[in-house]
Amino acid sequence: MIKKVLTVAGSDSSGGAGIQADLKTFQEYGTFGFSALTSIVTMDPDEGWSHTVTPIDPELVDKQLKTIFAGGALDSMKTGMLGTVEAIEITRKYIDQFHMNNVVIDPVMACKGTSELLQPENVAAMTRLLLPTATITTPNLVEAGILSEMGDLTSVEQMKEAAKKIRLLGPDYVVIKGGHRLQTEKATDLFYDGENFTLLENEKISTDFNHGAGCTFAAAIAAGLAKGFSVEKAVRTAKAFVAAGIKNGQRINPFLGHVWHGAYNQAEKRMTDIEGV
Ligand code: PXL
Repeated sequence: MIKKVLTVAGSDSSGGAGIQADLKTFQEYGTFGFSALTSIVTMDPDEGWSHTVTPIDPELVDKQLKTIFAGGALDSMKTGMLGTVEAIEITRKYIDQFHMNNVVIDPVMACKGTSELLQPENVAAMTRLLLPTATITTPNLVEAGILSEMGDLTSVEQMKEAAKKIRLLGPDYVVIKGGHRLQTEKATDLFYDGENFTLLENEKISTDFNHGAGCTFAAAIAAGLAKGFSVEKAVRTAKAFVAAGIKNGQRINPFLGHVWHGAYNQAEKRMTDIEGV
């Protein structure tokens, strides 16, 4: 049977991050994607590409999840942007009710391009209600600094310390994405299983077309877990999947370039053999 994967996240109307990234990624992994929408993010090209986040009525989040879980538990799930505290409570209710395993919590706190933090009460509720259910959480450097209450993280040693503190919040595994903010030669992520630290290193790709990389990474981990990969294999495969997406990033509009979620599988070639196309 095809593996079922759920994302509980926001819509990125620009197409690269959020639920759009997640569903595209699930498809690339050959899994069957479901989505429960928690918020809609829009950007205004006439106002310097400023972002607006509009939360979805929590009752509607509940209705979506009820629909999605009508066939019983899914093989894995991820959460991204969560909209409201109520939506977080509702998500936790379904995780408990269906004894969900393979839960990936991407602790999204802000969109790239905006320094404004999403509602702090959502971060608190996510920490209290979702991190204890997590198989793995995937903070970037800034999010890891906030979750660990260590502030700015600038070295691998500090990332290790933060990973230990974050694991105490409940997840079995922690992977901290060093990203462009970490002043290392390679693109360095830190993977922690509660015992050992593993540095995952890739060549740094010099590009601005990487919008959606974080969401895609967490979605890829969720899809890998659904397919029965070990957590470390799911993370390593996700890193390769995202690296291909960044390498083949696409300029989408004057403000933004997105990872190409189909790059790992060269999806752009898929339909070219069809007669008449
Ligand atoms: O990349 C963080 C993110 C997550 N979720 C949604 C977003 C963004 C950034 O734009 O729009 C829906």
